[in-house]
Amino acid sequence: MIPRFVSDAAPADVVAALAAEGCAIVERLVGDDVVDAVTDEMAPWLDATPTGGDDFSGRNTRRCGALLARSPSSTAMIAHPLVLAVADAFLWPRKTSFQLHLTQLIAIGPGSPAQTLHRDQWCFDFFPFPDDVEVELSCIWAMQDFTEANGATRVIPGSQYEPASATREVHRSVPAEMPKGSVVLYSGRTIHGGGANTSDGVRVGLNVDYVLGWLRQEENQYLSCPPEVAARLPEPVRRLAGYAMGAYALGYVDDVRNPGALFAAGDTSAVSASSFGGASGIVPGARR
Ligand SMILES: O=C(O)CCC(=O)C(=O)O
Repeated sequence: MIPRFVSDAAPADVVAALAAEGCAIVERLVGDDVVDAVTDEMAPWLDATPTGGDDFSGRNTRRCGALLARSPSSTAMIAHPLVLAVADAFLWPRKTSFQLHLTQLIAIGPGSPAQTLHRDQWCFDFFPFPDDVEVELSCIWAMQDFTEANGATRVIPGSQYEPASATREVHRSVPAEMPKGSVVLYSGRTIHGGGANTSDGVRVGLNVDYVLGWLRQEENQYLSCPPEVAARLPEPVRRLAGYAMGAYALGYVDDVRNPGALFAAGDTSAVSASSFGGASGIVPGARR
């Protein structure tokens, strides 16, 4: 069973559940107004997103990212105080910082088979992180009611330290059924995957992951949310995106300047594409 909490849960209780079971659900953590606003802001982007090119991505599944740049309302979920408090307490206690790893709407089309069960932290070349080093916290927010039939994320509770062969034990996975606005959180080492969508509608979830400040982000935030756009974000959200030092010496700009100082000085041109060779156009909207 996936441990369940209500929206005013104490972060410590959610962290304890994550440590014990590798997963937890917090029900109705944001209201319909937030979910609906994000859905509306992302609709044109999601419509324009192609379906996946392989079975793992999902051949009838759309994966649409860059939420910080495209959906102002999404910060209420991406930087939700409960989720950030849980991430801070759950991820490796000796870290200097943690950061956003990815933001992605996952829209699983009707008739899609279940995704192969996996661990998210395998993205780091399958590096065998020690058991006491939690590097990644994953979240899937329900943008509509999640049911087993429409493809609710499937999780194997308690699987965080099991051998990789447990990914084949699909019968042990349980659906993270939850009402719209809820979130399922799980460790980067917990076995999980998108469920089969046997309904006739599309299942939309918002995947938001967090990772230690010294690991590479899965979604390149500096290009998905370039400095000119990041300058408009609230300062803590901008830092979360990665515009901050990741540890004592990680992430500085040019003459060992802290990226935060550039934003404070309104000097974002110093970190825009234009300062790395002119009008390459690799960053949308970069100053020429
Ligand atoms: O869409 C979901 O419910 C889970 C997706 C997932 O685990 C993934 O794509 O890595």
